Amino acid sequence: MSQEINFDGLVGPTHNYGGLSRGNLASDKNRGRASNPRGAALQGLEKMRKLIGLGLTQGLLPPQERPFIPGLRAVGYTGTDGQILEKAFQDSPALVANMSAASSMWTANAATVSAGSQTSDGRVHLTPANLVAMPHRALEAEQTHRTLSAIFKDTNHFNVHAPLPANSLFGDEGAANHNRLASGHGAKGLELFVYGRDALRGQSGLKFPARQTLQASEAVARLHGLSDGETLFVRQSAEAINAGAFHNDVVCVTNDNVLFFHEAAFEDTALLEKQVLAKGNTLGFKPVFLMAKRDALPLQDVISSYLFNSQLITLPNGDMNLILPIETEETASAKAFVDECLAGDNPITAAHYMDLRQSMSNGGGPACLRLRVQANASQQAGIHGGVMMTPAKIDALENWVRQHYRDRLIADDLGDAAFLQETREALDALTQLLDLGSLYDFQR
Ligand code: SUG
Repeated sequence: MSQEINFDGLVGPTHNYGGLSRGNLASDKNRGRASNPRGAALQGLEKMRKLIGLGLTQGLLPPQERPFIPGLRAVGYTGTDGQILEKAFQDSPALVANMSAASSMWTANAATVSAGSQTSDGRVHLTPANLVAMPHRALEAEQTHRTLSAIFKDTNHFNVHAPLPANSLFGDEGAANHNRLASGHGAKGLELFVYGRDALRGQSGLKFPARQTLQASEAVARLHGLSDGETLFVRQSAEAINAGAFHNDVVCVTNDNVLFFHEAAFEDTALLEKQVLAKGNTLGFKPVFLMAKRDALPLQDVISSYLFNSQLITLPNGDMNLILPIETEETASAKAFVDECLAGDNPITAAHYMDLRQSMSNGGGPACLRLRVQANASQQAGIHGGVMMTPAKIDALENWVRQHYRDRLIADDLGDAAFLQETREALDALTQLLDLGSLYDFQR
């Protein structure tokens, strides 16, 4: 039987508010605020525990090594690691902030994943995102490739590709711009790629960067061996990007045959619905469109509440549930739409609101924090067991967080050699907990 496994990003010890992501309104608004890495990591672990409690299979992706000293060496800094950090911080706190972001926690941007039911060779294909749009995120691609290759190392079942070429033609943000629609988890269905920009044509009307290109989406579909009949490439609306939807998953989420989205998410909604219906006819699923209209739910409320950055999950009994940020419950228009859906004729039977405020303050909701991987029983057996979560392992990780993480971090802390040492001790202990060997550069 095929299942969806959510691989949540574990928040790293450098979680901070650097204000690094233009077009991400929360990141911009919270620049310079003191963060709470311990609280952030515990909130994320609580979400994982919740999903296990609902009967789902839960995985984890470890944080990356930050501050990233190899990144500073690459731009000319020399000396011991501590000296490099302190000198770079003296020269440019902003450079060190870029090298210190804990942004790998948003694993919806780690890779694009195609289920074996979709790919030409029946294996699960994963392409790590190059994230070229933002310098602090582009740093992630190489380690993500290494981490995914260690976790999905059984090449009989998995094909982990290299990231796409790191240039603006192939700007790739991973699963945050990728949806699947099908009659159920194991069934063949439609892969819906959403891009913000056609890099071979000029584009006007954009106030913020459109991070995902059509060319990247097409390249990933080719690499994964997807057929034309099972793919669709649609454009994000400029209206949504300009309002702060820097990824499509801020305005849309799918699960099985349900598309849960805002009226302003796509450039041409009527065309999208028509195309999805036609594809559904040949692929054997009947789409359910749950669309919120502008009148009842202004885009501004969508962005501040992150309603559509929810996880839409199928429980073992076949019901669907929503995992939402608590901000949705606090936003009257967003909550009203959820209640309307719960009362309506559709598969969603319950909504769970979670406190993820630490991540939300950097523009990352429940859906940003997870990478979905659909796998059948033999594929699941090929996944590195150390990253599969149980309540006991979550207990152990909570203890690890309490032992190693600070509960307050500000920009000035990032340039401190003692803090660098602290983060490395934490990650060293983590690789032992997860049985991942020498995963990081500083361990090699
Ligand atoms: O890429 N924020 C992330 C948030 C990613 C959310 N992911 C999805 N929508 N799937 C980003 O903008 C902010 C970091 C800072 O400012 O310190 C940041 O990287």
